[in-house]
Amino acid sequence: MSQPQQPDGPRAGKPPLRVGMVGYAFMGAAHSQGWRTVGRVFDLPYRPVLAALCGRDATAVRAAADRHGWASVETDWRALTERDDIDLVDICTPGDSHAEIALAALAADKHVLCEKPLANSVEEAERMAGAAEEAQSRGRLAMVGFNYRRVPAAALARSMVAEGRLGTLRHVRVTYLQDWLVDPAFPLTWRLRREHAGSGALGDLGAHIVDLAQHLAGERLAGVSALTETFVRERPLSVGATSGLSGVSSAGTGQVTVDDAALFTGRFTSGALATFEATRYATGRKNALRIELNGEHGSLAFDLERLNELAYHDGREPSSRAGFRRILVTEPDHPYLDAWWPPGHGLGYEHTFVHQARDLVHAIARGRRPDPSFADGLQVQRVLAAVEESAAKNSVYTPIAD
Ligand code: SOE
Repeated sequence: MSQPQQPDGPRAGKPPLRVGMVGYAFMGAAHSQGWRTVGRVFDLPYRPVLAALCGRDATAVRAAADRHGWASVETDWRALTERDDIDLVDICTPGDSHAEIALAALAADKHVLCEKPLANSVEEAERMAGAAEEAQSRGRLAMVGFNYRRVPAAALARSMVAEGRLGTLRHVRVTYLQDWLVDPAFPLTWRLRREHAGSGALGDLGAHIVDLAQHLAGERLAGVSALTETFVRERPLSVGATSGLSGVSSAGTGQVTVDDAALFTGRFTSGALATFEATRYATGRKNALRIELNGEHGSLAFDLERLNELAYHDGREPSSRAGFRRILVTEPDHPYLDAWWPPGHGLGYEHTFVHQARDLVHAIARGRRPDPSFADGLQVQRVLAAVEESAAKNSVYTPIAD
């Protein structure tokens, strides 16, 4: 199968960066868009090439490769990591295979991009971060995919906090609300089983908001107090998706072994207080990630469902003139926007994956640790573990290990 012929534009004459990707479902499609588009929009030091797509089902992976523009296919991820015509392995599989694939790819001298959460346990994440540290000394780099950092409005919020616009931070308030599990007849998928997903809403959505909150605040959480709940504990089996599962009943149902919702409070190292809510049961909410930061001089608020906007309140203005104002984050001097459309024309969810690919390619060219690194992914994993520990002990305040 050959890659579709398209004019090279800004990619002409650049050395290739040959990407091999494992997994081709939702995240695979999103990452494919990122790799396909990035070299045609941004002026990069390398020319990303969609070299190989890997998945276990030969027919399905070939169809996905045709659809998304990958030049070849593999059905065994080990074969992919061993190919000498692959420079970077992109991992878009469920969490239970992240560690094994990432460790093999780094050992085979590849750069790695790995979807969040980095792993299914702190122990796995520690091994991955250790291997990434060692690989960096050989010039091989590893990034974890917290894509929401790459929404231009979120990146702008980070700069404004770092510039001191909010002054000393007092509160960070974050929610990530979805509703795809509300129906008890929704089948048991891999996301609802601990051995595949590690945890439920906590790892899937909580990982995003922990990373985003710490990234925007520019500091880390010191400890958490948590509650988690599994509202529907038994669900119908979905054909194929649950083969080999324990806890399967003769009635054709199986146990949900992860949390449906996780609520926690946290204390930042500076003393700022944070609240977090991650749930798949917020009826009517589809992908509602909201974050608000309040500091002594002002506040910032971001809502993923209005992702081209950032709300800013400058508390130093006279109270008769003050109030939240909307910054339309589409100007060419806003983060990432210089390469896109004229002001006001807006970006969407998929652009975060283009920006993620851009930032990783630049990190590789500079030989610098990507942001967020596997070490950052490990730290988020420690927060998730502290949340689970606290919830198991009826919300006892649980410090986060260094
Ligand atoms: C599903 O809940 C999901 O696709 C997450 O896995 C993603 O990371 C998030 O961006 C959107 O929701």
